[in-house]
Amino acid sequence: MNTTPEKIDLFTPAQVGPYTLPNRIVMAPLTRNRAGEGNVPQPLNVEYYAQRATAGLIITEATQVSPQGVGYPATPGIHSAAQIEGWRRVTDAVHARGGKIFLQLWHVGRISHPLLQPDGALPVAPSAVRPEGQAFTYEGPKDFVTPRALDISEIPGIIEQYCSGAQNALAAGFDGVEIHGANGYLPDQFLRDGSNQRTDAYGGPIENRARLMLEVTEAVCAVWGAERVGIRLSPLQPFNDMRDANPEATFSYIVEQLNRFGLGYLHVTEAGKDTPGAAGPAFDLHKLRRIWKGVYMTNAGYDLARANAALAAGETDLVAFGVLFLANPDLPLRFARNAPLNAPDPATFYGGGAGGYTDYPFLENP
Ligand code: 8OZ
Repeated sequence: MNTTPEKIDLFTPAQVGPYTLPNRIVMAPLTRNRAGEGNVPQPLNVEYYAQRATAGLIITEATQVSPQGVGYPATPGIHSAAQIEGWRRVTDAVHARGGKIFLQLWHVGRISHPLLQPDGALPVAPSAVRPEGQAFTYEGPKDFVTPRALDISEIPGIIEQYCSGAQNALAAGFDGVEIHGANGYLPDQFLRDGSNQRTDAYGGPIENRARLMLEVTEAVCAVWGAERVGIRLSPLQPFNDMRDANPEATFSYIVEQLNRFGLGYLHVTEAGKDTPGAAGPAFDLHKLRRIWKGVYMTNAGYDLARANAALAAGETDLVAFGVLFLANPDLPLRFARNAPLNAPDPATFYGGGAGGYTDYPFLENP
């Protein structure tokens, strides 16, 4: 047959694992620091996610798999019965409005502080390398401390934390999970050589630095089935004092290895692309799209025109929008109509109540 393929844009349905998404507009994972007591999702969070259910897919804010995985105030967890119950209300509300929602599984590793850790313990990391900068604690900002390097005997316990987080996400009614492999948190700390100075099977050559991330992926896939699992990477992101001697080699390797699972998608944030060299020598991220054999999601700074251009050019299959989705609960409708967008208010991004969270106006009554 000699048919011309239709031009793909944000409103072309897309397949992610077993799900047919009605559009390619993904709500990016966004830390908002508005969980309730005990890091439990509360009714305010239910309303926020329900408001955004017209996304093709919602990825939740980063969510701790264990008390050791906590690194910020008022971020939600997925390790207690109350948290599962809180998230269940979120997934029910999103599903009632026809949406799909994946939970982002998170362990912060060294990006924490004894004030946030059980029994005031040191945060754990691949190596005792202190990141530059400050942790946000309930007592205000505090300089990061030198973390405790995990003993190799503790690695199965880390994998187990992801495994139970994944099981709890299933119990909470999510449609899938995204492994947070980006932005300088634990799996990324193992992957990039700026934070990994180990000399055992989890450090040194890239085959070893990638091991933890691949073992986490295998464990999470065993719970969910690979097609309902995504993973997020941030090859050029310097945030959280991250760098790598050769990001092109490191990330080409991990993407090649991730191909073997048959994941629902690969999510690559381009964050850091505009500060070339900050996280190591820059490279063309399109290379990762070419290596990857599945659904590809990109992110960072896209607007309607740039997203449609990237889709039409085959550079990506899905686009995740962060700030635009935060400020526009009905972003797909606004894009469909080419309507004006609400302006985001950075002062209310992290922490607070309904202001700057659930009170951004809709074009029409939802
Ligand atoms: C901003 C503030 C705190 C955490 C990330 C989870 O960068 C985060 C985060 C972002 O992935």
